[in-house]
Amino acid sequence: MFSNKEEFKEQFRLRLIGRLGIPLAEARADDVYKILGSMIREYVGKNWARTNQAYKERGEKQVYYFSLEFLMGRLLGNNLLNLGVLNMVREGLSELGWGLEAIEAQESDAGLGNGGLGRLAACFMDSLASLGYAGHGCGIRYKYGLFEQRIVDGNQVELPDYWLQKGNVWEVRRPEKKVEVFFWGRVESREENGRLIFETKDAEKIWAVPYDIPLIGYRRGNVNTLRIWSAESGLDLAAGHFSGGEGYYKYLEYSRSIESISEFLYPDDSNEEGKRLRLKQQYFLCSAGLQSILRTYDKQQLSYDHLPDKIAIHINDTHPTLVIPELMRILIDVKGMGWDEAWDITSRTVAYTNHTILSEALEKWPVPMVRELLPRVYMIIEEINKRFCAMLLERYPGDERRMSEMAIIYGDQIRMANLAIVGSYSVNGVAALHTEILKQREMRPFHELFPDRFNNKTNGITHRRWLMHANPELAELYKETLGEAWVHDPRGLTGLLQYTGNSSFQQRVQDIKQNNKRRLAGYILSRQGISVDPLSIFDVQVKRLHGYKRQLLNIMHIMHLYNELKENSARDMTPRTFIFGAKAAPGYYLAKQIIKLINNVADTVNHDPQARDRIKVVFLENYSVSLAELIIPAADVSEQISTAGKEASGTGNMKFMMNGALTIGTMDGANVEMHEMVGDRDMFIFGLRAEQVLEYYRTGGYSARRKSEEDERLRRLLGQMIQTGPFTSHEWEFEAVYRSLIDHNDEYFVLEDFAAYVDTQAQIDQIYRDPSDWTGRAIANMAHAGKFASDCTIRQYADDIWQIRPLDEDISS
Ligand code: 26R
Repeated sequence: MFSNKEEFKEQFRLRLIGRLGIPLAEARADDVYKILGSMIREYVGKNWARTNQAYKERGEKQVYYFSLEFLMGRLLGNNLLNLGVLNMVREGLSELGWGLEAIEAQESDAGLGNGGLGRLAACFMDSLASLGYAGHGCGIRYKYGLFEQRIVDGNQVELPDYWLQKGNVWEVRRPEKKVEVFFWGRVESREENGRLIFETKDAEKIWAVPYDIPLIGYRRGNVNTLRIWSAESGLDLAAGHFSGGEGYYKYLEYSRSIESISEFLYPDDSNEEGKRLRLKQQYFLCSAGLQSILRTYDKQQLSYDHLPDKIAIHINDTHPTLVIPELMRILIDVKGMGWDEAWDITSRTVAYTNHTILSEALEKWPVPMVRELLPRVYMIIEEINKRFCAMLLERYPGDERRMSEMAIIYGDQIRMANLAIVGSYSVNGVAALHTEILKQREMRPFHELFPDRFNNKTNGITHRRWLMHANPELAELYKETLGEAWVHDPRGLTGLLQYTGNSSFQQRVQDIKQNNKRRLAGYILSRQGISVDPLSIFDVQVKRLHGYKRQLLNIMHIMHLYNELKENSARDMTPRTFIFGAKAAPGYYLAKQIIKLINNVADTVNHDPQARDRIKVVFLENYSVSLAELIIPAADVSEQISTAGKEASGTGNMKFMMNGALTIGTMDGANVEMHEMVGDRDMFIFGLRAEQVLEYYRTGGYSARRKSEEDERLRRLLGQMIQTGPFTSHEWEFEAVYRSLIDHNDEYFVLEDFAAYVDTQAQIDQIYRDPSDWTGRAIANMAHAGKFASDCTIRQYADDIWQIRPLDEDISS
């Protein structure tokens, strides 16, 4: 590796010539990115090997985090940061005539995730490596990540995200480590020495080929692995499987059908599509991941009794729950174990995190589908269910209701959450409130049966990406003020509490925020042609588009403000720029209508001379990790306004807090814990509480129609959705939105919470006018954000769930 700027420049120049055969003067940004990226990738190779060696020598317990999603974003900047060479490289490149930011922008986002769950996995990977834990990711190498969003005439249009088009400098293909995965076929059994032996015949065999991506720890030399699997055809043309003139085309068709397993990430926050393919993906990951873990384990020649001491398998929601029956299958059918022994090992190895209580996201698979696609695995699930139900019968004789609630197979469906709870030793929710709701409601009978299995692990975010990399000026200010201890223990940010009222510190914070706002304003102007005032309040809601997240409440408030301005053009109002970013699941019609509504409102407001100096509305296209890194440091107000009880945790809320935005939010998810830290003054809490929401659902005592009739403002807004007027181009344009509110009784209590939301927004309008007051509150938020660093979360997972300890020395020295 290079140890100073001059060495870096020299090595960079040599590689450029050596690899591309071009002198510096002819290089394009894209070339510079590739050379720099591959250079860094190769440099970490040595420490990568050393890390694996060290884990092996010490017989370290390994954690494998199984997830269908890893929303990694770009890696170059964070890798440079973690290696401790960011500034050196920036200066070196600048002397060669290149700006690092422009080079970073060449990298495609690794968008292998939908939202919160996938980004959490990515933050966890960074914390595991940075704290020196032996923790690795196990995922799928989708050829296409989450769709690319375009807005055409105000509507969302989805395009494929071919993120690999220009190659991926970080990954290493490992064909020698491929494994076989089987689908279909039929199970035959025979007796051998008094034991039943099961064998699957006529199955379809496919190859799972791993690609490894290094996960570089922050300034400590160790490198973990994200292993993502690609599906490849197990038959080859030469072997004569496809003969005759048509053979070649049949072969192509066949391989394409195999490769489809790792082709797309399902943009699946709500809709059901390509169900079977999704099931195939899940099993593909579980089987390939397990085989590769056990192959490594076998090399240590340890007895399988020790598996739970050497390995923990964590499943990120229920999507990889098939690791449970798959591990059983391998232990029984391949390793020759008896059921009880295999079950004991399996259920002491697997731990499960739940990320949502929305019933539409609770996975259930039709029995016939699983039985056909995975016949042996299905038999095992059936047996798990049989034994579990027998246990229930003994424990709760005659309690049929409980049985029907808890059974894993019910009717002709397999309930994956039930299987995950029964087959694991730890079940956790992702924020205190969420875990309570799981224990008291959704998973109540399971909590009664296995009280010790349940625990809370409030989510966290990596301060390296979300503060140090996304907001370097602010991080620099913290270092000047507090020293560097907070970098290694972000809870040290509480040291900022001393400075909430310090006017020169406030001034620095304000200047940094202004710079970030100007940068974002520049992007908005260049990308979307809208000019926004960096002195206005930047009020931001960025997250997946979903009914419960209530982007609708936000836009209705904006429509209301516009109505007021039209009635009284002298209305006193602090200028505000409302910024949205959100992708809707392609099949989620209502969510797409809300995008269209936001864009219609934006179009009207931004062009109205009576309004546009006070309100601007921007819908930023194609929200992504890299865009988040630009937006979040520029936010003044963070919108976290989900219906209470619905957002399991939220993690965007924490990112905004860490970057000094004030939150307007409901008592939901981790907002509750943020509020516990900062108190009433420094957070704007409004709306129904979770118990009230649940009470309404229970009693049916809520009438949206009545609510709308009581409030003049709401009546008007509802009318404006379906009549021609400022926000519509034709009658009934937003019929679906209107009906969701009135005919379907406003499932998410938008109308109920409207008045409180408007009042709270008015408070924000007032308080922002006093910059010192506002900034003092912002600093208090930054100071308390350390609690939400994923390093803290990961330490808790390590201590309470995985029972692992960090490597204590620097591997590279
Ligand atoms: C199975 C399919 C329908 C599906 C449903 C839901 C696939 C993916 C999801 C995404 C869910 C599980 C998700 O992203 N949940 C989010 O997890 C975050 C990390 O814990 C939380 O912060 C966030 O509140 C929660 O919505």
